[in-house]
Amino acid sequence: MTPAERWVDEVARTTRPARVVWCDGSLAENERLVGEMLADGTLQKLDPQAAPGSYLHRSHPSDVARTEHLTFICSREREDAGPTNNWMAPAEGKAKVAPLFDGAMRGRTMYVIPYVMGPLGSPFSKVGIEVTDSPYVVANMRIMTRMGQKALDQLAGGSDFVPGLHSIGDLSPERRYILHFPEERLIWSVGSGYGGNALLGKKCFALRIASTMARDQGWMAEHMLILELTLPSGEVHYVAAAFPSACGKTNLAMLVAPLEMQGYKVRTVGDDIAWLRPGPDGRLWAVNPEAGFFGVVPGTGPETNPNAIETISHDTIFTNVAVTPGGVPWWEGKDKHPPADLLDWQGKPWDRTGKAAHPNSRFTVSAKQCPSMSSRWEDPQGVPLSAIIFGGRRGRVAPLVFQAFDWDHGVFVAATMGSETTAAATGKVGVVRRDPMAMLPFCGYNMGDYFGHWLRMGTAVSKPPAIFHVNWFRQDAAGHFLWPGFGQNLRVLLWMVERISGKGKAVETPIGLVPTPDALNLEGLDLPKATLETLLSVNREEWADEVPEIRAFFERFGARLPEAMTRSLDGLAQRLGVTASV
Ligand code: SAT
Ligand code: MN
Repeated sequence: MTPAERWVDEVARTTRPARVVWCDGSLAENERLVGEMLADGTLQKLDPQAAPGSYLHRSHPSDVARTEHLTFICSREREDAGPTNNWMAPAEGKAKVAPLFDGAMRGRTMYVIPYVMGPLGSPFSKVGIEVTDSPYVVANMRIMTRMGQKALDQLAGGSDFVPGLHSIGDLSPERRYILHFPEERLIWSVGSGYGGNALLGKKCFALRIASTMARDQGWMAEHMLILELTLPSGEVHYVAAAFPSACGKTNLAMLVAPLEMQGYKVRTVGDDIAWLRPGPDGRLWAVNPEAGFFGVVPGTGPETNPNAIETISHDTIFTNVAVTPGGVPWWEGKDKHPPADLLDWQGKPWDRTGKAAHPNSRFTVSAKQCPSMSSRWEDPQGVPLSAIIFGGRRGRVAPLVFQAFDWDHGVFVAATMGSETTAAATGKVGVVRRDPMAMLPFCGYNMGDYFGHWLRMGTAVSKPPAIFHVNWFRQDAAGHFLWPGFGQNLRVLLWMVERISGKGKAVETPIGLVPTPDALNLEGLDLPKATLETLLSVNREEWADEVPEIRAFFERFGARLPEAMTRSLDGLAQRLGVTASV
């Protein structure tokens, strides 16, 4: 028996499924599973004209987003999980959750999903094995990862894989736990069939477990899109960008260059996760470990993201969108004309008062269907980064864009970024929280140590990428967005590229380097001068108010906070003219 077979055997002895199926990832297997899911109502076939090869899945109404309060890091020491993670001791976690797996798959099929995160044969890539009783998870993992026989080939009978045990259990939030054992590199998830809770290759492995592997092995696992930007001269830049869930990573990764700027070309490498490694040339290289997109559907339309619209025009799994009785999918932002007789995301006649599609409804689709994929998106060596962008959703305070003074300052900017919460996780929407590197829900260890790892990585590369912060979401007093966003975001990327080449103009402010009003290429864009000034303004009082908040946030890390971070905060306070220490 191989180590994988031994583990699967052990799991089957406790979960007691009616049968065990090792998934090969073939088309025939997928067709068989889809057939079974159509028969039992897990999937519904969509209109073959409007959405060929596509299906609708409705999840349980209490199972529509990640549940951060039920997500735990089970490191031996509480300190190693840190103040931003829920913690349980490994033995306690297992004692609490093992009974929920006991006989959980009785009468069900247990699927074994071997999968690779990262391009096949790449030095970046890693194998995982997810065991699940959800055929919906199998169908999603087939799209999101390199799944099946090819993963077993890469594993070659060895023990170098991350095991992930998943059962939908009874779908009750009372009996739902998502546990990570970073020292064992093991994942246990029970009670949810949804996205980041259940597709264990994604947030559980590629971020939480991978971030601890990366800390130990000298690389980085980050919540970032990766895009390729080609200039009219033919010069190519790769940029990674970290935004919290549901803040527009997919839209930026698939950005269409506005017509008036033809000659510039944006291509997609990834939309959610990036694994980064120092290259022999002293640069930081990135791969997208995923093979598909699990993107937010609402707000995806011909104007906001035409590439995504084309990508999801066929062979897509939709989860929790609205649908006509004839099977035409619809969601807020698809167009301005919701069809009559629409059924909402729960399958009830839509009364036109609430949302028709769930705000966190999702599409699952292969990256191969995306017209904007870069020819290098599966390059086993990855792509070299020129810049890293951090961004949040802030109605006020943060300007459209600024550049960090240097790497260490960039780490400080990223570690202190704030963002308003979204529907991607359960809980209140629109509350500002600190979300360092957009990794708050995804860092598998103490974030104080994580900041230290970031600082160290800056010295592991002789040519680190430049670091920027953006905020597309700044509003005027009446609550209107100031920046037109979407395709226009290219103009901000172009300023960054000019900065990197030493040409772009900037003014030094206490928070970083902000473009001069004439430094952004605004040709053909009707943006009033006063709006631009507001977008680029840095209000000292508002920023001074951030200082004690950041200090309180930092204090939570105690001795685990690197000194360089305190120095950066003192530097900011000093530049703002506020008292450094309270
Ligand atoms: O549910 S997922 O974690 O896969 C999506 C997200 O929150 O980014
Ligand atoms: Mn995400």
